[in-house]
Amino acid sequence: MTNTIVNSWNEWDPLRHVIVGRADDCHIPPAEPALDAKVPEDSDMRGQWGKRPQDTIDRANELLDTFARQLEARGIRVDRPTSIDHSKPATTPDFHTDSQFGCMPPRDVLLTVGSEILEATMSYRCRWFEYLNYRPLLQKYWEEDPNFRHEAAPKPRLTDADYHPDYLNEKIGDAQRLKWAEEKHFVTTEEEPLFDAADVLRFGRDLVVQHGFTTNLKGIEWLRRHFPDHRVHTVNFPGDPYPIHIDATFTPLRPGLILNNPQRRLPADQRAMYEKNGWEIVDAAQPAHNAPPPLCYSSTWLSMNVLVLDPKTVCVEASEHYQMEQMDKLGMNVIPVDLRDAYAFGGGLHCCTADVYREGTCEDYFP
Ligand code: DAV
Repeated sequence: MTNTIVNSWNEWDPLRHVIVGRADDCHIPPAEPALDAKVPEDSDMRGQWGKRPQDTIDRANELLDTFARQLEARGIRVDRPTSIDHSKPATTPDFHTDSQFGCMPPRDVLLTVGSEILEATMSYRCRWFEYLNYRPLLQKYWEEDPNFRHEAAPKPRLTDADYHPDYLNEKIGDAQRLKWAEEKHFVTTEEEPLFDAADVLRFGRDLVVQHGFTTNLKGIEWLRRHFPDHRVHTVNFPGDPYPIHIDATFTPLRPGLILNNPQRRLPADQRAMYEKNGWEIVDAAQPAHNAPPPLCYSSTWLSMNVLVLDPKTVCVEASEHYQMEQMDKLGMNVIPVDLRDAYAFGGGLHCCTADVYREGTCEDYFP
């Protein structure tokens, strides 16, 4: 009998084993092209870098630990990464950064597809070595599960040729950003394949990938060739002036139902596969907050960055009462989870986790 540790084909089948990130040693990294393009122009983070304040790290860890215990109390196995020293500068033959990012959020780095966990290329220099935080776990899974495929996408060079210089301007303004997003002109060039794992959603045989700041078309083509048994779909959400990561934009809850950010609606010409197969795409409820918490990269739409535990059960951030109410109306059992004070570390409940095992097999939802 084989000991299957890794198996997850979609975002909603019953979750049995998950990785929850740690806030230990998280840094605000120094300026660099791809990261700067994402930091909101009016953000309190502009111009500063270094280790995050210890009291915020302790508070985020308290929340992540409590979330891990909540999951464990439901019988879900939880593993935690081993933080490397992110204060260390990182140098390759092609670039240098004076510090790294952190041990959060795992969803950006690890893409689980069936019995495989793939380390993404990443697109920020400060996150180039981030996979090292997860290597102790991945090595353990590899020892224990003879069918586990531990893969790493080709490490990118991340020279200046990877970034469009017009995004390096401090003040671009939302109107210009939205125009560029509409034209699919993002900060990353097509120099080499780039993707973050959090730009990918798994729907069984279909992978839906956002083309934006952190994932370029060559990255999507790389995924297509790497997963030859899947159909890989490129999506764009033109209403987003800072398009990174799909998981505060498009959130499948169960077969047939997806929440979509009402400011970043999927364009009509990209809806056919869902409509033909009877899937409903519903506008997500408004966030409960007008602004993100301090020192946060993400938008208030982390409200819809939920973790689905099974097709009837979803974890929602506890202050997001509009989102909780909507989930309830959509027939989901809602588990409130206090996480807002950890948002600054890279995201919400979906971001701060990475799937290891969900029940179920690879199904075709869009025949
Ligand atoms: O809306 O700022 C955050 C996604 C984080 N994984 C946003 C996207």
